[in-house]
Amino acid sequence: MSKTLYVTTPIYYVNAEPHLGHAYTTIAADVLNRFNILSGRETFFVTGTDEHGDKVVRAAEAAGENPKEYADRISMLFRNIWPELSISNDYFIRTTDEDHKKVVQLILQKVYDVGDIYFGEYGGYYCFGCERFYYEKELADGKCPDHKVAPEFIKEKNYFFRMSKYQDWLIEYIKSHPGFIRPERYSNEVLAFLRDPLEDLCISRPKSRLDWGITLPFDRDYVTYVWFDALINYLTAVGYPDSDLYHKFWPSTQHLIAKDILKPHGIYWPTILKASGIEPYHHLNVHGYWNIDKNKISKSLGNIINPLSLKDKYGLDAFRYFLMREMVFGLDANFSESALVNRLNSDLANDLGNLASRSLAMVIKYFKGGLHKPTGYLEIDERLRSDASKMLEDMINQMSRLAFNKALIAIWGFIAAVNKYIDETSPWTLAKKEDQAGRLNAVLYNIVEALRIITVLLFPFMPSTAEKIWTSLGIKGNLHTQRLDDITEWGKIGETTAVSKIEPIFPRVEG
Ligand code: ME8
Repeated sequence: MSKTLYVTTPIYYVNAEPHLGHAYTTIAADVLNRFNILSGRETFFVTGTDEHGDKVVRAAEAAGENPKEYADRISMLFRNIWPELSISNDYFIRTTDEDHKKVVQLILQKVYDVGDIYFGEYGGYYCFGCERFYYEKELADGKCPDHKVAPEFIKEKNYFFRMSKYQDWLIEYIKSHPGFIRPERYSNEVLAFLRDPLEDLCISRPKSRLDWGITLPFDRDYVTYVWFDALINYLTAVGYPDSDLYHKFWPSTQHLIAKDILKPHGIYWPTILKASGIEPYHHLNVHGYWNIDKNKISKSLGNIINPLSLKDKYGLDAFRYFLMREMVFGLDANFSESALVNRLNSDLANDLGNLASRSLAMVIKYFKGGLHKPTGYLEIDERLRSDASKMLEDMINQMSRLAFNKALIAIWGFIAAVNKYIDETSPWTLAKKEDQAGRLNAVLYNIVEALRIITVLLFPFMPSTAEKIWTSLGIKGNLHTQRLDDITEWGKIGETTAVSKIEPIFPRVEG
C-alpha cells in the first residue's frame, strides 16, 4: 500500500463561475483526500484554474475586461468558494503563475529536443468551447456533441506533437495496468478510440490569432495550445522537476475528472509524460455528468446551479452528502432539489440524526457521570461488533474504487444495525429494572462505541456534522487526528465518556 496520495481536480476554466459540476469533482477529491489521511497516508491535494486560450479571451471581451484582469477576478471566485465548501486543498494553482510558465516551457523544450515536436500545416473543425479540433465523424449533426454548436473550419501553420509515435505504447500500457483509467468503461472508451490511427496533436497557436498563452521556447511567434499548458499544471503544482514534493507525491498521482475531458487526460497526457521521460500518473478517475432533464449542467447550456445557494438553503453537509450518495462514480446522475430534500429527511434527519440524538439523550438520562467499559459481551453485542468490522472492510474496499455511494451505503447499513440494536436491547426497559444497571451500562457503551466509529468514518464526507457528534460524545482527542486503526479496536473509547446533549443535527425540511 502506497504511503502517499497526490490528488488533483481539473483546473477549471475561468470562463464560467463555479457551479455544481465543479463542486462535485472538488468535493469528491476532498472526500478522497480526507479518507486517505484517515487511512494514515500523507497526502497532497491540488485544485486551481485554467486561464489561457481563446475561450478565456472571448469571455473577457464579453465582460469588457482584459484577459488578465478577468482571469484574476474569476480565479478568485474559485479560490474563495472552496473554503466555503470545506475543501481541504493544500495548494491552488493558476496557469498564469510564473513558475507554471517555466515548467511548460521546460517540458516543451524537452519534447522538442527529443524530436517529438515538428512544424506543419493543418486544417480542421475547431470547437472554441472545447478548444480542440474535431474529426468530422465525432460531430453530431455537424455540431460539437458537448456544446451543440457547429465548429469553425480553421487552416494554419502550427507545431505538432508526435503523439502517433506513442499509440502502441499507450495501448500496451493501458492493457497492462488495470485501473490506470477507471472505471473500466472509460478505459475501454480510450482503447476503442485508439483502434483508429492516432493523429499528431497540434500544440501551438499563432500569436497573430491568439496571444493569450505561454510563448513557445523555440518560436516566439507562437503560444502553447491551452491543453498542453493546462495538463502540465499537475507537475508544476508539486514542484517539478526537482522538488522533494514532486519525488514524494508524483508516483501516487490520482487525477479526478469528468468524462468531458477523458481524451486529453487519457491520451494526450500520458503520451506527453512519456515523451518527457516522466512516469505516467497512477490512476485517472473519471466520473459522469450531473444532468438536469438529461442535459449536462454547464454554462454553455445555461442551466448552471450555484453550490452556495444550495449550501445556504440546506446546509453544507447535507449538500456534500447528497452529491456523494446520489451519483454512482462513473455514471451520469440527475440533479433535483426534491431528491436532495428526500435524502436529507430520510438518511440524515431520520437515520443518522435520530440515532445520534436518541443515543446521547439516553446516556445523559441514565448515566450522567459517564459509562464504564463493559466486562463482557452478550451474543447480540458480538453481532454489533462483527457488523462494525464487516462494514469497515466493505467501506475501505469501496473507497479504494472511489465508489463513494457504496461506501455511504455501507455506513448507513451499520446505522440501521445500531438502530435495531437499540430497539432490541431496549435500554428504557433495562432502566426500569434496578438489577440491570450493569447491562444498561454495557448496552449504552456499545451504542456510543458504534457512534464513535460512524463519526470517524463520516468525517471525510461531512466534516462539521462529524465534529458536532464527536464533541457531544465527549471523547478525548481530536477528530482530525483519528485514524482507521483507532476504530478497528472495539472499546478504544476508554473507561468513561462524558456525553453532552446534541441539538438536532439535521432538522427535517419540507420539500
Ligand atoms: O475542462 N457534471 O475546465 P472546465 C459533472 N480547464 N462534472 C462537471 C460538470 C457536470 N455537469 N460540469 C463541469 C476544463 N464539471 C479544463 C480542464 S485540466 C488540466 C483542464 C467538472 O471548467 C468536471 O470535473 O470546463 C469536468 O471535467 C470539469 O468540471 C470541467 O471543467
